[in-house]
Amino acid sequence: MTKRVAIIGAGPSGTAQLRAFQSAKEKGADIPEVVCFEKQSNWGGLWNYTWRTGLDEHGEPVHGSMYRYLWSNGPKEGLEFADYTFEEHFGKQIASYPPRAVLFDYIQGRMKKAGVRDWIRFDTVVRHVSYDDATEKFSVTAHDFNKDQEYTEEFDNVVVASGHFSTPNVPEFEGFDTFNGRVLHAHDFRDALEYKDKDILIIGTSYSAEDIGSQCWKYGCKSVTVSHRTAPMGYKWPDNWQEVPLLTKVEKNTCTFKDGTTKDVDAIILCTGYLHHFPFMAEGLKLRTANRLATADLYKGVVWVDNPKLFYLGMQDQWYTFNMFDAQAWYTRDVIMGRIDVPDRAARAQDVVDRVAAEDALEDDYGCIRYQGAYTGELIAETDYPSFDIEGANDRFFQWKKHKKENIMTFRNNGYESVMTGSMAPKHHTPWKDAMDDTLESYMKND
Ligand code: FAD
Ligand code: NA7
Repeated sequence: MTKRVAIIGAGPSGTAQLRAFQSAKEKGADIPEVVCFEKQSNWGGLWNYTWRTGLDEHGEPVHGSMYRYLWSNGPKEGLEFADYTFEEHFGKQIASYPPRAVLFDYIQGRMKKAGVRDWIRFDTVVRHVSYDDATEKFSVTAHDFNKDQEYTEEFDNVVVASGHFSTPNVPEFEGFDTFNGRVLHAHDFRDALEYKDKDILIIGTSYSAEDIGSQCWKYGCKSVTVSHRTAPMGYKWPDNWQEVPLLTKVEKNTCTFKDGTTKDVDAIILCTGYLHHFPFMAEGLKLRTANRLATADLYKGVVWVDNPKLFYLGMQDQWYTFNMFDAQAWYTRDVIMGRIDVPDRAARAQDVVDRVAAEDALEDDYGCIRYQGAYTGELIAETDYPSFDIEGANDRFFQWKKHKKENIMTFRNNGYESVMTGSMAPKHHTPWKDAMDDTLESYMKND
């Protein structure tokens, strides 16, 4: 096959795409030439922890949004690769909410086994992607930091797997410029110990707010105040934790909220989400979407409606992650290799309309989980990715939600059965709130 395929990013989505092609090759298929561009010096995407914030060593925006002591915010039984189980990687079943380093090791293990590291050009950022209607090829302009060289190459297909939890959405509130402390976005949060003995204000009520607040509580902050725009999270929080309406203004250290109440704080952490940001894509190829389950302009959630040679992976808001990225990567591979036919533009556009309407009709989080599970299953059914019990995986997410509702500070002490192997996860040796050491070595002490 003489086709050339460019993959942008070697995080969980980009590496899923590499593995998809490698698995076809392993089965004897003639695969295209695959080139993966990764701006960092290692793979793993967000799971490749960096202490850096702001600009990186090359003057590029730091990609990483993960922080120290991060443990999986959902059960690993919902994200397990169907072609590479936790038991295969670790040689035993492990507890259900692994810290970042453990999940990084797991992602990396599958890629090492696939032997595709040399398909990746590390320290190479993609600066521009355009499409030429006459030649029907994409031009990809990249910058190799090590050689300090910019170059352009042509490709038949482009797969954008650059993630969408890196460019912060940063609203401003009145009086921020008078605040006598640090105002930061979750993207720049790194170590909860920075807030030990401090009063912190968090804006936002989603995963980052819940988890960064919990981290700060665990590592000894004095109090957590969470300000909401729409509704409070409503969990049973510890005593030094309160939920308040939206911040209206800040004067020095005093924050005033919509109900007129005030609180003096030492730091303000904006957990206000992220922007889908693709400055390197030419107009006409650039995805513009809200963070939702049915993304705009992507047929089957992956194929660019206006040009089915272009694909975006992992652009949905995420309940399912790694195995959904796999489903998308296998599907994308099969479209590129001509194993799956894509319908005409009108049908592609209608598919997006239908998916958006179906998402809009969902009533609650349980519906969202079922929806994304069904979507993952739909793509898998069209490929040779190993099928797995989606209902079972949905059920693990339902149990997780139930455990969070019971006690937000103990949900990570629970274990679930793998839908891939049927084995039960052991309980972690130490309750999450007392487990200060998040290293792989510490986590693996479980029998
Ligand atoms: P990313 O992981 O963001 O990887 C994208 C890659 O593209 C990066 O390596 C980046 O360097 C590269 N890249 C970007 N732009 C360019 C460019 N122009 N040129 C070259 N390379 C480029 N998911 C879970 O399942 N469980 C969790 O517990 C969990 N916790 C999370 C916690 C935080 C704080 C955040 C932000 C996300 C979390 N997620 C979690 C969701 C996360 O989105 C996925 O797990 C996963 O990392 C997404 O993979 P990705 O490959 O799509 O994107
Ligand atoms: P999310 O899930 O996109 O949530 C963003 C939150 O920020 C949400 O609660 C929003 O409130 C809130 N928000 C956004 N803009 C504002 C303004 N202007 N004022 C007040 N509140 C605002 O982002 P997360 O970072 O929590 O999670 C992203 C990923 O990281 C996730 O997949 C995890 O795995 C980790 P709203 O409800 O819209 O009123």
